[in-house]
Amino acid sequence: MAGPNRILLSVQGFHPQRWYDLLSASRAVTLEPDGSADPSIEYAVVWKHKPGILAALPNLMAIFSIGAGVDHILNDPDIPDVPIVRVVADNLTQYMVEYIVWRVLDHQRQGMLYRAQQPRKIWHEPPQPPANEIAVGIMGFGQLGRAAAKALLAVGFKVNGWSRTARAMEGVATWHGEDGLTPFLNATDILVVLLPLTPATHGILDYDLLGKLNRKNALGGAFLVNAGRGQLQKDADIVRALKDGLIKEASLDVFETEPLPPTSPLWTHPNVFVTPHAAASSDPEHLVPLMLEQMRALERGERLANIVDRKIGY
Ligand code: NDP
Ligand code: OXD
Repeated sequence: MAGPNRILLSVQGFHPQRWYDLLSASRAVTLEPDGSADPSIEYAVVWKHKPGILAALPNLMAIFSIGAGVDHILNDPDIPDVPIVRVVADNLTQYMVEYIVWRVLDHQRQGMLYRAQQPRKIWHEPPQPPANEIAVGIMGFGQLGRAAAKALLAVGFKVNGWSRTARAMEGVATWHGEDGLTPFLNATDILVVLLPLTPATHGILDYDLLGKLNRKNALGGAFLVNAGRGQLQKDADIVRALKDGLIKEASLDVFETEPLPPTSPLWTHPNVFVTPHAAASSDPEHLVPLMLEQMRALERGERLANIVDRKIGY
């Protein structure tokens, strides 16, 4: 469709055809790099765009992230001073809640042990601590962390939360800030990470942090589930923490380098479950209508929702 309010669609790592089709049913869309300095472009819809291309757009009004995380935008040093909108959507939240509940239950119900036993035809039932004896600690108690907490509470787990500022939820023990981190970790058996990647969280999941988890629990060890961002963690520290028994198993959806290099020991580690940054999928059928509605709201003079705070980086 031709017309005003042209959208620049700039994505890397997947085919943008469905996004293009759905956006262009309502607006004129330019696929980068064709229109990267086009004065008719007023919106950008991006996933890992090439740094610098947005600064070249003289009439840009807003940038829409294709995902909930925006580190892929903020690592461009030349981002123009326009609102950045991130994804907050039931559909994406549902994917993430499913992933977290799946991985936490698999660790609690000892799926790795049974998968190791089966090819060896071993008929052995280990002690099975119930969910109410296990504390899941959610690091990053935001949209996704709180939704995961509700689902885990419904299954029967004890739930802890850690955030930057104070947050409360019925049935959840919460801590915040640097002072709250050690007591939160000490009270946690299964650590679930749903933090954004910012200068303050980069590399936070290191050997020392993993050593603070509670290992003296009914499962006989601590566990890590990271579905936030790969650069929150140090892959080598996770391998060392597994070797030294600081953690028993890990489920990792994200990695320092993606795709995970074939040489990474995480691929073949018997106590690591790898998914290829697939905890959630950004589904254009659900997300494009939300983006178009936000564009219309901006044009009506209304405030945009889910705007990123650039100073804190999420
Ligand atoms: P939110 O912004 O809603 O929540 C972020 C949470 O992290 C908040 O509780 C925030 O604290 C907390 N936080 C941020 N910085 C710090 C800090 N320095 N110390 C302590 N807590 C901190 O984000 P979402 O829940 O929507 O998404 C979280 C992340 O999940 C995304 O940024 C993305 O990286 C990742 N993600 C991964 C996906 C995947 O497929 N693997 C899919 C979707 C998202 P406060 O509450 O005080 O603001
Ligand atoms: C996201 C992601 O940030 O899929 O939405 O990683």
